[in-house]
Amino acid sequence: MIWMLNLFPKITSSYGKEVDNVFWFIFWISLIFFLIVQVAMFYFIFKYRNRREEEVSDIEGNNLLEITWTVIPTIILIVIFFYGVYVFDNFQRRPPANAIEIKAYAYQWWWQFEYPNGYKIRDTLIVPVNKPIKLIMTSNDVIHSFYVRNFRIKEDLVPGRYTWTWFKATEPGIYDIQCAEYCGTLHSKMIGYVKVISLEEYNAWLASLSKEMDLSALSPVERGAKIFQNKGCSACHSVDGSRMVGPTFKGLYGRDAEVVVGGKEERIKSDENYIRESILNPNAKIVKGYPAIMPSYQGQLSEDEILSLIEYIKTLK
Ligand code: HEC
Ligand SMILES: [Cu+2]
Repeated sequence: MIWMLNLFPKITSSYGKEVDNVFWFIFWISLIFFLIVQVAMFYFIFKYRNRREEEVSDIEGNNLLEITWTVIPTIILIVIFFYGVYVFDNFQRRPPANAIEIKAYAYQWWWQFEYPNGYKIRDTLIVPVNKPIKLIMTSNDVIHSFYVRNFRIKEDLVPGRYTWTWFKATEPGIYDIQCAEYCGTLHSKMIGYVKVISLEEYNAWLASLSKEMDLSALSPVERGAKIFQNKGCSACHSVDGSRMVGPTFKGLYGRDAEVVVGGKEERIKSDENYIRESILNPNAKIVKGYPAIMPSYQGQLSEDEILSLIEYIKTLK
């Protein structure tokens, strides 16, 4: 049975059905005409087989017949053309404006996807269900073709040029990506996957990624600078020596700090532990001449974030 070959895997994209409809439309027309031609051919082979006793008549032609078999196929081809263009133009080339844009790169012989936050992932495209996804694609070497049968989409990736396609997955699951353009030795192994998950899972995954990225992509000092902005420290602390609500971070590390501990003035050396304590328990030692209004960041910063902040402060000399 041909169905066992799974030539028509389940449609799991928004406009896959439209693509199939065009296919079946063309398929049935072709089949019908194939049968008409074949039946007529065998009939004529039999009817006009060589029988020596008969004299062959001289047939000049038949205008009506020729016009008929020219005009009817022409009309059918025009219908096929416009139906195809209609589906292509109204579905395949119409990504919704709110589509999530993901970049796709092809290499001999693998895929790479780059998310809006800069994260790159190899061979597996992870997308949320029921959200339009637009792929901006290019190739790093030869022409490849991004083909997901379940979605009924196929688009070439061409070196030196951007192409795009879009889809909206309608069902969670894992679907094959195949390269549909012969691209060298391992062309047939150039298989990737689209993993379709719920929007919540997708957002959680993206959030965990950004965390991982922060940890891996940035140096502690860069991360510290980011936290300084993101956690609001910059609202009360300057890094250029100017006095704001709180003391400046410039020269903070290593200086002799005058602090008030339990009403008594003390001189201490500002080191890692002092800065750490000032962040987690600001009222333990209050900087002389400043109000005790800094909120505690206990539970709001992880250990590595605190250390990153300290690394950042150390650079502010
Ligand atoms: C609402 C304003 C405010 C915010 C927000 C704030 N601070 Fe402070 N901070 C102060 C004030 C005022 C002081 C001085 C009084 C004291 O020691 O509590 C201070 C003191 C400090 C000191 C000791 C400085 C020294 O000169 O000895 C450190 C270190 C510090 N803050 C770090 C931070 C960090 C890191 C953040 C962000 C995670 C932050 N602060 C957010 C107001 C703030
Ligand atoms: Cu390829």
